[in-house]
Amino acid sequence: MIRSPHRPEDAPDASVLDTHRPLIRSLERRGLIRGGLSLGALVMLTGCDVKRPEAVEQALLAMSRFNDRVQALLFNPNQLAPTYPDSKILRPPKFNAYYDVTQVKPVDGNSWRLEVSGLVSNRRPWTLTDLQTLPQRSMVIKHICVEGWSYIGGWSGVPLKTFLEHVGADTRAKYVAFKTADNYPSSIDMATALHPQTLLALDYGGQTLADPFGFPLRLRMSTKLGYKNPKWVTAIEVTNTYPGGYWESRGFSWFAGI
Ligand SMILES: Nc1nc2c(c(=O)[nH]1)N[C@H]1C(S)=C(S)[C@@H](COP(=O)(O)O)O[C@H]1N2
Ligand SMILES: [Mo]
Repeated sequence: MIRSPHRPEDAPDASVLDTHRPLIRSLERRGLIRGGLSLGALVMLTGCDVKRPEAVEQALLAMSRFNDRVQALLFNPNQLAPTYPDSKILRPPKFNAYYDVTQVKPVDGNSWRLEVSGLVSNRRPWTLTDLQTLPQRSMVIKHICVEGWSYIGGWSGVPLKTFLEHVGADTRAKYVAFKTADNYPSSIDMATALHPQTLLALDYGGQTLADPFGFPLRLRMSTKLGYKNPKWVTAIEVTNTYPGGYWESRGFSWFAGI
């Protein structure tokens, strides 16, 4: 048996690694650090005193965001993700959220408004009818959740690009950020926002979105993992300040796409 050179009482407190496990995993998955990171390597990587978990967290987050920015720059805005025939659409779709489907609080489509803020020339809130009168587009694409499942779904709605044009968004801004009725903030880079397969979806499989799937409005993109697609959207902001997101602030990749 190979014995550790350290007696247990000499070993640095491994719980430091545990504290940062989600971020470390995310960096590992993205090939930024190798699996089986040791405490020594963590100190080297972050240059931090590991007794200050906030400092380590900050350094790891900085690494993660730097890589997100690089990935966003490499994103090809003209490349389309694969699409599928209508016959492949799963009905009903698979549900996921950070809580159980029985906990979903339906949104009232009549009183619902879509707030618009930030670097736009028109901040007028939008009603559901307003959105329905804009040009629509449909796509049948694969939804992939990091939990390890996927399905083919068919969404229609207003291309986010069309919407951004209508509100006079400054498309030189870096980010488009979303708020939702269930407090699940999310954000994407502008290139992804302008991608032709990025929709403000109103329908699934030719019918109005059902409550569990984001009625009246959810973001649906072909180029991002499931968690980047907020349901029950209530507000859109165009901004240059990094907005983060629900899972992103818990160590998951912000770019999370192709
Ligand atoms: N508002 C909101 N949007 C959300 C979530 C959530 O918890 N709240 N979960 C995300 C995750 S992890 C996934 S996989 C998809 C699931 O979308 P679906 O239920 O339409 O399949 O929604 C995403 N959008
Ligand atoms: Mo997900």
